[in-house]
Amino acid sequence: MALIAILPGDGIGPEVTAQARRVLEALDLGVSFEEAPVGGAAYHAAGHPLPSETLDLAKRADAILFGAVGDPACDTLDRHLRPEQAILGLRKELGFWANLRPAKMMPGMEDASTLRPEIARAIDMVIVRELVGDVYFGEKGRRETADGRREGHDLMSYAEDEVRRIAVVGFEMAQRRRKSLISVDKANVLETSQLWRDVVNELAPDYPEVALQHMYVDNAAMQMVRNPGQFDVVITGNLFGDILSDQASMCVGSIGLLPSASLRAWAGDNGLYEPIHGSAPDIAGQGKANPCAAILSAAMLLRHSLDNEDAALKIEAAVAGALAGGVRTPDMGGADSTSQMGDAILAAL
Ligand code: GGG
Repeated sequence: MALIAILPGDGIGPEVTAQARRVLEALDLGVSFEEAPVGGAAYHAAGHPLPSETLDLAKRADAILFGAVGDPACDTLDRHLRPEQAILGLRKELGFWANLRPAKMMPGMEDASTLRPEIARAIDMVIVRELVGDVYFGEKGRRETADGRREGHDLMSYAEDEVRRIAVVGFEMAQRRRKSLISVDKANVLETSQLWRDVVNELAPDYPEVALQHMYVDNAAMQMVRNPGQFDVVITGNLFGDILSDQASMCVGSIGLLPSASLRAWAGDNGLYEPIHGSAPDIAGQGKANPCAAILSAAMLLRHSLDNEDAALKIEAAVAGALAGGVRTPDMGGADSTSQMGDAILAAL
């Protein structure tokens, strides 16, 4: 029996993962669930954001459903004890280097988008974010100079094999979709981006059907709100991917709609599935959180780790059905609660 580890985390994480679990349970898939604390919740309970029991569960599991981490009560802690270290640690420890973040306009959702309907309607992209390199994992430090100035640094670094493997994911995915790949970097300024561009260019001849374009990240941010329909598959580094996918989420209606999969293999292996949003402490515990991204993450879990495309499609259709029926949590301009959204998705299943 497949084991799904549920790591709800902080803030709205427990509320949205609870709805995702309801949906998985309703499908009667013959899977088992085990929960463990992570992030600030784990720090308060066990003194560490990623306790060894939680890491062990994540390693034993066939797939991980993750909520969100982030807790203002931990803001003054040493960086190593901050809740966010838990998700970075899980990605690194389990080797989840490829992060897929699909952003697609769902029917009838134009009212929630920040863009004009005719522009929003064309959105159907996947952002492929590199997940275990870049400034997130480069050498970091703080120091004080002789004249008393405080300095901080985070080293941005990529090795060619890290770039190559994420670029291959992008090319392969583009080949199966609309055959367009946009590689986002800042090669006019950054050495890492120049290496990134070289490596991506070296792979291009292996994918003659894929139209490759390079785009500076500042231009990509602008193009994503000007003409998001031009994006099919996007590959980019850890930092740029984190930022651009939040932007893409508002173009399709809400950050509460975007799921993600963090993988080390395309299929049939453990992966970590989480909404792209954070813990939103300002609305935690109020029943206002949008559970769609967590529920759509559960669909990705079934697709990539449990090899159950049928069940994944069922969940995605049920979410689209609930939204097309007008159910809206406050982030999308409505007044429905987290559990009402869960109920509507269950009813549509
Ligand atoms: N569910 C996403 C989440 O918890 N985000 C909090 C965060 O700080 N994540 C860092 C990252 O995604 O790189």
